[in-house]
Amino acid sequence: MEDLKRLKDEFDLEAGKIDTLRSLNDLRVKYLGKKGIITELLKGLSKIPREQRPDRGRQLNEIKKYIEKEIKRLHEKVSAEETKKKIQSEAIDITLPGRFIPPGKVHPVNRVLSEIVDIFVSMGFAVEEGPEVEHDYYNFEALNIPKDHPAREMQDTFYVKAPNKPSSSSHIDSDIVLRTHTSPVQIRGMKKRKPPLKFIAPGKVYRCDADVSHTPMFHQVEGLMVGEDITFSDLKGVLEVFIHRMFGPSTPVRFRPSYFPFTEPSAEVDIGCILCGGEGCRVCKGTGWLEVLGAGMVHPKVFEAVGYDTERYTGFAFGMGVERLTMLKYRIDDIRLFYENDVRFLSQF
Ligand code: 2NL
Repeated sequence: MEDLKRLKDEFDLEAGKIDTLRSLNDLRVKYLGKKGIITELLKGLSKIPREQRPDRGRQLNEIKKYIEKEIKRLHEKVSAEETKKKIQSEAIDITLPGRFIPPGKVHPVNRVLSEIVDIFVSMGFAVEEGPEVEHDYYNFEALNIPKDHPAREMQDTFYVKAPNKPSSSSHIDSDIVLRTHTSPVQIRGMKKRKPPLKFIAPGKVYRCDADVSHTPMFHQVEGLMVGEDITFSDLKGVLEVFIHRMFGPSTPVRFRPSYFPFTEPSAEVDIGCILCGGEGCRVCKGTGWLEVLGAGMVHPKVFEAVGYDTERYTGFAFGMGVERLTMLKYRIDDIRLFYENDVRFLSQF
């Protein structure tokens, strides 16, 4: 009897120190496990005198029940405490301000490019794309730019060395180039379709040149309209609408005679200087006018190259540099800023 009283006191003392589920489990194994104190005492019942067994058995069962109840109670208490501790340690302070994630932006050149595309799409033009690595034929020959034309000179054109050509051929002999304009897309587009047609060709073009107003890669939008009665008046109308949407409805526009090998007649299109309002300034070089487009009536030689009947069809074409328009629109004086990727510059747009 005395030993069981001591056992209960000892258990109570140990139980009082329990503060983790782990130590509680150790305690349960120590008293109630397969080789635990209570289990062993119950096994020992068979070795005591028969008349003492009922009493001792009852008392052992009582203490066993007590220990089981205590362990159950402690389990609830300790697991509640552990959950509380876990919640506290993992707490998130929802009153803290969020981290600032700078928003991504569309590059100013791509913004203006999309604006240009949208204006022509609204006038019913389709959009065509094509390869940036081109055959000499599509980039020059089909556009009436013969082999000795200055536009082909090495400082202007990036020649791509054909992989399976003998290395003896110097790279000027290569007939593969990085397109110097998006005109080859129009040649491909005309070969693919039949008139009447009108589409634009936006995209990257490459020229071997670099200073404040030239980068080796820049963007162009060219456009083309071909049909049975397309005249220079159609060209003027379409480009005037474009300019008035792009720079505002009261922007002055003028057409000046010019020359391109692929158009005849050819023109350059100026707008009244948007910086000085026509007064004359550094940007318009005192003229009061800014050149924004080149255009003209498609040369019969170009129609011949794509197999169109030159007696039946006429058409106009135009081309513009997107970086140049972006610079005018946002008054940027150095084209290289577009490609330095300085966030202080890019985040302004
Ligand atoms: C400019 C001038 C121009 C064209 C591009 C063209 C294309 C074909 C046939 C005829 Cl397939 N012309 N394109 C015509 C006139 C001018 O671009 O200053 N671009 C930046």
